[in-house]
Amino acid sequence: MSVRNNGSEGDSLIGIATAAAESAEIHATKEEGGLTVMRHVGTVPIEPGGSVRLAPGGMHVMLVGLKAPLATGKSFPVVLTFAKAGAVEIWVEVSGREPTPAHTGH
Ligand SMILES: [Cu+2]
Repeated sequence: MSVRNNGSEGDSLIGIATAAAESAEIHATKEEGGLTVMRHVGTVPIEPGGSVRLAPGGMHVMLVGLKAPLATGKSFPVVLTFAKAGAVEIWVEVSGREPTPAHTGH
């Protein structure tokens, strides 16, 4: 997904939550000595007019402790919290794609 800042001031994505999982974290992916490692990112700054892309293989959202299996085609709400804009609810649709191998490293 892509998060765009349409405001005239910079903002930051500072949290993410969903009732579908015990917790949700923002992770960044990078290569280190031939290994793909992920690190937890607490704050994601977004410039005015800028956007941030969250997707497997790059910066992504990881759901930890799913409360139920995610069925392909189903949607569920996710709340993004921004430093200035506050809480914004979005709906996320489950795609049929398997998690990337990078996700097994947790
Ligand atoms: Cu991750």
